[in-house]
Amino acid sequence: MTFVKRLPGVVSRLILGSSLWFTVPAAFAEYGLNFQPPVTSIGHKLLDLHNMVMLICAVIFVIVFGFMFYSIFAHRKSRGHKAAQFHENSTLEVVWTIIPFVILVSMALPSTATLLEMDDTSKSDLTVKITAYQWKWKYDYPDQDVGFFSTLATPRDQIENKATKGEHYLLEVDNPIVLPVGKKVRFLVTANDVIHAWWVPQLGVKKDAIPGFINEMWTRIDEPGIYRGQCAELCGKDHGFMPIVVQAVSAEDFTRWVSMQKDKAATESAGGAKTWSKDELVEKGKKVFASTCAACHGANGEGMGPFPKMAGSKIANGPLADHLNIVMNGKAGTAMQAFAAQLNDTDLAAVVTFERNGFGNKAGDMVQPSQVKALRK
Ligand SMILES: [Cu+2]
Repeated sequence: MTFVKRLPGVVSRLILGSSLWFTVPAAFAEYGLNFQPPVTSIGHKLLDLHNMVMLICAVIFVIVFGFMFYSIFAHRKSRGHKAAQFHENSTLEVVWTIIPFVILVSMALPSTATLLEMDDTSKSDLTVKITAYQWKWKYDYPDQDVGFFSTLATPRDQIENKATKGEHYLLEVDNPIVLPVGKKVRFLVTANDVIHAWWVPQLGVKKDAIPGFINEMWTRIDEPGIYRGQCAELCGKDHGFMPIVVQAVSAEDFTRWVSMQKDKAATESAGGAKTWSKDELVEKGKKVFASTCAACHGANGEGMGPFPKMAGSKIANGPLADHLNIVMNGKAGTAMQAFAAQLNDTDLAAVVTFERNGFGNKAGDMVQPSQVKALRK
C-alpha cells in the first residue's frame, strides 16, 4: 500500500495520454490530472484503493495486449504459422479461472473493509443534519441548536458574463458549514424537494439526499482548511449553482463559532420584534431577493420561463395578503416554492416590501415582521 501511495497520478497519466503530459506540463500542472488531496482517513483509503485497482488494470492491460500484439505479429499467416490446438486443456482452464479469482478477491477484501468503515457512524462526537433544497443547502446542528441556509455567493454578474469570473467561481457560498477538526462528525442527509447529493471530494464523502429518507455518513477531518464540493445529483435548473463549502477549524474556534451563531440568531429574532421603516425593509429586501429569488425571477426581476417578471406584476401590485400568501406558501402545481420555512419573519417582510416598491412597482405599502409572524400557522 505504501508503494501505491506514492503513485498518485502516474498510472492515470500513463493511461490518459503520456504524450500530452510531456508536451504541455504547465497546463497540466494548472488543471491537475490527479484527484484533490484527501484530508480524511477514508479519503486516503479511497485514493489508495483507486490507485491499486488502476495499477492492477494497467498491468493486466500491458500483459494481455502485449501477448495479443506479439501473437498477431509473430504468428501471422504470411509466415506460414499453423495455429496451435489446445481444446479441453484442463490445466490451462484451471489457471485462467484461478488467476482472475485471486485478482478479484485481492481487490474485494480491502474495498469491503473500507465500505464497512464508511458505513459505521457510531461513536460520533457531533451530528449535523444536511437538508437539500432547490438550490441550496440547510445545515442544522441539533445538539448546538444552530441552523442556517448556505447559498451560492458568486455574483450574478459573473454568471451572466458581465464580470470577470473569480477564483472560486460557482464554488463559494454565503454561510459555509463549519466543522471541528479531529472529531467524528455524523451527517444526516435528506432533501426537501427532489433528490440531490452532498459531495465533498477531499473528505471522501458523497451521499444522496432523498426526500422522505434520512441517509447517514461520517467524516473526521485531519487538517484545518476550506474544502469545496457540489451537488452531485442532477436536481433541476440550478443544479450547478448549489456548491458546498466546508470550513474545518480547531475545536476552540468551533466553540467560538457556535456562540457567534447564537448571537446572530438572537439579533435576528430581535429584528423580528422591532418596527422597521420602509427604506430599511426595501434595502434588506433587495439582498434577500438577490440571494433567494433572483435565480428564477432574474437578477433584475426580468422573469424567466414560467417565472413572471417583477415589474408590473399582478401579485406585487395586487392585494398584500395574496402576495404574502404566494411567497410564504408557494403556488401548487408550479415551481414557486414555499418560503415560509426557508426565510425568517424579517426577511419575508423585507422581500415582499421590496417587490411591492422596487422594479417600478407602485403598491406603496409595506409589511412588518410582526405581520408575517401572525400569519405563521
Ligand atoms: Cu442539487
